Amino acid sequence: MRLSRYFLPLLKETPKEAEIISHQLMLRAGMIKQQGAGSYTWLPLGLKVLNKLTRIIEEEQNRSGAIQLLMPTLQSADLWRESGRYDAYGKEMLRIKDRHERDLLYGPTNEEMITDVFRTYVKSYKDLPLNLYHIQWKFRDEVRPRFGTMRSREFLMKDAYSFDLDEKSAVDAYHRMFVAYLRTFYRMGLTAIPMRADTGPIGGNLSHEFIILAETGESQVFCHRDILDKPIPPLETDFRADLTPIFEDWTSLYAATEDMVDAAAYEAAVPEDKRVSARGIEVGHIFYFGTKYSKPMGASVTGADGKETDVHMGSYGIGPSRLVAGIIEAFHDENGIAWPVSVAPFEAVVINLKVGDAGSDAAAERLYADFLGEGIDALYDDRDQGAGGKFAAADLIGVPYQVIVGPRGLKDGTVEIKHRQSGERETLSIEEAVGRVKSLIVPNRRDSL
Ligand code: P5A
Repeated sequence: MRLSRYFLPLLKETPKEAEIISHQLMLRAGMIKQQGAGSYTWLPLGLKVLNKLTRIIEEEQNRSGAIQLLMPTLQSADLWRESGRYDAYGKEMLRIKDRHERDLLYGPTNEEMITDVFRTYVKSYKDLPLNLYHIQWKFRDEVRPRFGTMRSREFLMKDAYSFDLDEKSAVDAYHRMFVAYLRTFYRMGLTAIPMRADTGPIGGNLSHEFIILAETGESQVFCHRDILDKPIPPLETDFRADLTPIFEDWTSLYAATEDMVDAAAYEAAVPEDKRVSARGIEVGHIFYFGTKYSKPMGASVTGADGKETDVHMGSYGIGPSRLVAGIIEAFHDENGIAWPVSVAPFEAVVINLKVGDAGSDAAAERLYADFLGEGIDALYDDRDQGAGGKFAAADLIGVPYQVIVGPRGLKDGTVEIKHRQSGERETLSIEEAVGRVKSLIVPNRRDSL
């Protein structure tokens, strides 16, 4: 992408309405624009990050055996009357009437609708297990939408729903998604800690939130420090492998949110020097709720014995639009965002310090073309303006590697590489630059676990 032709509306001043750093930086870096309370336009740079996250999520969902579909945002109130949640959900649900005075709602989640899809088509135990997911906008009329896309009213969610014949196999599906989540957040550069959590309006009694630690997190969390260093389980090739031992290993160390913590149990389970009590951001949440929806909605299958059984269900959410903000909370400094490679809007930026100078233009153009040729997602700052503004922009938007091209270096055939996260700089020959940057990027894409 040539910056001169891109749409990147950067702000010089920090907008006053933004209380936390990720919200400030997303506005300043031209990633989002507020449209109303808890409602945002995703500008091109923000959308690029959002798309990188959803791509990682899709890859890991597909690997775990889940199958993607797409359900509408508007739902019929009648479906929710069947489950009993239409009245129970309360004010967070946005209720709408169409021209025929029919009651609709903007979906805050999709348990009812997926159960309706399931009951229409699936009649036999032979079609189980089944896990269906989509990535779709949701609306929740939050009491306090705040912190930008961290807690918005309209937000993106990946929601998956599992269907199994019995509790044992449903819990296996839960374990499978648990491991898929560990891998998903790791690939985004994050350390996400699974913690026992409250189930709220979704229901059931088995539930984990995936939490990233950050001072601006909305809830207090308690866990054993060793969870933070646990290695991520490798990809199993058979998606029906039993992942219970991995689940048990991870959950044997104490970790709970403030709603679930039992102070005495926490202190008994975790030695004093291993106790982590910190603020956390919930980036994912998984639930097992048995037949809560299948029973009232008639989602049953014929078992091997010819008997009808209500299917056992779970649901599994990730918030990609919240994650964009969460990742920035984890990766920033005083100059701006410092993205991990795997989720960066661009992997490298070529900064031409002297646009109009024939040598600089030729070298920068060639580097940019070579990056694209090598499959690197590169940005080219070809704007005719001063070096200071270009450095500041590159630091603000957080591209992991900057390749700085100017007449001074080119005199001896060199360019400079700046590593955004560490600040480290290297001077090397123009011929070596693309290969060197590629060798830094590829392992950090984390796409070959
Ligand atoms: C699980 C999938 C559910 O709704 N039903 C379908 C279950 N879970 S949840 O925890 O309520 O939401 C799942 C994830 O969505 C994100 N999220 C939000 N992101 C931004 N703004 C919000 N207001 C918001 N509310 C929820 C979170 O990442 C949450 O884990």
